[in-house]
Amino acid sequence: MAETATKAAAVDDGEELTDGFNLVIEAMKLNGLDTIYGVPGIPITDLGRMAQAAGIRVLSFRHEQNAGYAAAIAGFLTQKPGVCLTVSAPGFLNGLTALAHATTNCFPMILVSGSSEREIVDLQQGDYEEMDQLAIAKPLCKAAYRVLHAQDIGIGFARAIRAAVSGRPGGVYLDLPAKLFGQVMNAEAGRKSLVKVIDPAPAQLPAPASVKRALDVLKSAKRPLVILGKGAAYAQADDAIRAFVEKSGVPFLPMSMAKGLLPDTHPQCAGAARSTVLKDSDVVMLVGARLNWLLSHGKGKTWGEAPKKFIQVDIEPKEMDSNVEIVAPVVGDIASCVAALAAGLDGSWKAPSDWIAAVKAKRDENVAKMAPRLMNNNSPMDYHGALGVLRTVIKERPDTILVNEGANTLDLARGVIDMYKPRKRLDVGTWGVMGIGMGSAIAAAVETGHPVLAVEGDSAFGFSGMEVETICRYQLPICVVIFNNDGIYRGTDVNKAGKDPATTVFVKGSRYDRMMEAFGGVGVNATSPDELRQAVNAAIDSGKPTLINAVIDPGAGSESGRIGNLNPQSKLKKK
Ligand code: ADP
Ligand code: TZD
Ligand code: MG
Repeated sequence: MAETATKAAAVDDGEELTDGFNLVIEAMKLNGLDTIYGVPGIPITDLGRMAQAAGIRVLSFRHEQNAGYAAAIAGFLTQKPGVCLTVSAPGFLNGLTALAHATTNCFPMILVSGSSEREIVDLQQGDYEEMDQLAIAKPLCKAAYRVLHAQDIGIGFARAIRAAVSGRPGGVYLDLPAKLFGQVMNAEAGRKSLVKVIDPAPAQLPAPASVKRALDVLKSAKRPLVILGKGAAYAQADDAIRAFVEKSGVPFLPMSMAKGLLPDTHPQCAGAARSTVLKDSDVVMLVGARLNWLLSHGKGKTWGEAPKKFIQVDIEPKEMDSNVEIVAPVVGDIASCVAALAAGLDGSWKAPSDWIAAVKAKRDENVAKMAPRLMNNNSPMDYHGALGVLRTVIKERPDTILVNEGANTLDLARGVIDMYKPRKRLDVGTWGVMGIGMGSAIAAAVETGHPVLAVEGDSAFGFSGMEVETICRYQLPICVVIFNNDGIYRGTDVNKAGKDPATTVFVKGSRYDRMMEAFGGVGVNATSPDELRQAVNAAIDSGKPTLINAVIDPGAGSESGRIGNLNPQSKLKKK
C-alpha cells in the first residue's frame, strides 16, 4: 500500500515517520489517480516533484486553466476524477473556471489547491497569496473540502473521489493549506489512515415500474427518437446502448460529444436529419442528455407543432421536469437503465417502418446536398473545403481523437466530420467555452495514447495557445489545425469610427504555424485543401507535435456560427 511513504519518510528515534506530502501521494496512488495536471509553485512545488518521483505522471502546464480543462476531460474519458494541482489564490482562481466547467458538464474532476495559513487568512492579515479559497470554490463545484491534519488526508481524498464520480459526476475542490504538507506523523498510523475507495460510483438500478412505464410510452410512439448525450458517452455502456438502439430500431440523434457512440454512418443515425426528427417525432427518449439550451429547452419552433412525450434516462432525479414534463422518468445509471430497457423489449415491437424510411430519406437528401461543397479545392479555403479534408482523415483514422472549438469552426465541423467510435469527439461542452482546446488535446493524448487532431478557430486557439510549448515539451502526438480567418466569426469587420481595428478582427495573415516552430515542433502553412490533407496525414503518421495554419477566406463565416439567434442586438437605428 503505502510503501513509498515508508521509504521516503525519515526515521526519528527509531520511529518511522511520514508526512503530508507522502500521504497525499499515497492517497492518490492507492486510488489509481496516476496523473496530475497542474502548474508548480508555493506551496506545492515539492508535491509535484515527489509525486513524479513516486511514479505519478505530472504534466506541468503554462496556465492552470488549461491544466484544469485537461483534468476535466481526463475525467470524462476515464470515469476517474481528473486531478488538477494549483498554487494558492491566483493559481486556484485560474483553475476554478475549469472546475466550474467540469461541474456544469458532469465531468468528475478534483481541483487540489495549496492555500495559505488558516489563522492568517481568517484574520485577514495579508498572508502570501491570501484567499479564503474554500468559500469561493463552494458555489462553483459539487463539493468542497479542506484537510487540516495529516491523519485526515486519506479521508479527504476518499470524500473528494466519491463526490466527484458518484451520482451525477462533477467537480470537487480539495483545499490543502501549506502547513499540512510538512506535518509529520507515525508512518504506520499514516498508512492506516489512508482509504481505498470501494465502488466509488455504485450502480443505481432503475425501479422496474419506471422501466415499464418508459417502454409503454415508447411502444405507443409512431415517430420515436432517441437522443444520446455526453452522459451516455461518459457511462461507457457502449454495447448496451447499441443493443437497445438496434433492437428497437428507433432513429437516434447524438449530441455533440455523443457522436460516435454509435457511428454517425449507422443506418439509424438521424444526425443529418436533425431538424426533421426534432420537429416530427412524437416520443423522445433522452439518454444522458439534458433539455437545456442545446435542445432549445424541449419547446418552441425547433420542436414543431406535433405534441411530444418525453422519456428521460438520467442518474440525477432533479433533472426530470427541468424544462418540460417528463412522462416517463427513468432514474439510474445509464448502463443499468439501458440494459433493463433492452431486456424489456421483447422483440415484437420495432419503430414503425414508415418513420424510419422518412428519416432515412431526409438524411440521404441532406448528405447528398452537402457532398459537393466538401470536395471543393478553393484557395483560400472555405470551411467546407477544409472540413471535407478533415472528414476523410477521421474516416480513415477513426481512432484519432477530435478536439474542436470556435464558432463557425465548431458548428460546421460538428456537422461535417463523422465520428465512428465513442468518446472521440471532445469540444466546448455545455457552456460553449473557448479555451478547452490545448488542455483537452493534451489530456486526450496522455490518457489514451491515440493521436489527437485539434480543429481550432483562430480566436478559440488563442485562449490556450501557449500550451503548444507543453505539447512540444512532452512530445505528444497532437496535430493542431487552426482555421485562420483573421478573427472572431469573420476577419472582415471594419471600425469606421477611428484607427483601432474592429472588435472582432485579428492581425491579418498571421502565421500561427511559427509558434510551433519556436518550440521545435512542425509548423505548416496550408493554403488549399490539398496542402491541408498532406500536412495532417504527415503529422498523424509521424506523431510529431504539429501546428497547421489553415488559411480560411476571412469572409466565409457567419456571426456566432450557428447560434447567431442567441445574440441580442440593438433595435435602435444604426448611425
Ligand atoms: P449533452 O450536452 O450531450 O446533451 P448533458 O451534459 O446535457 O449532455 O447531459 C448529461 C447528463 O448525463 C446529465 O444530466 C447527467 O446527470 C447524466 N449522466 C452522466 N453520467 C451518467 C450515468 N453514468 N448514468 C446516468 N446519467 C448520467
Ligand atoms: N470567451 C469564452 C471563454 N467563451 C466564449 N464562448 C466566448 C468568449 C465568446 N466566443 C464564442 O462564443 S465563439 C468565439 C468567442 C470569442 C470565437 C469564435 O472565433 P473563432 O471561430 O476564430 O474561434 P470562427 O471560425 O472564426 O467562427
Ligand atoms: Mg476565426
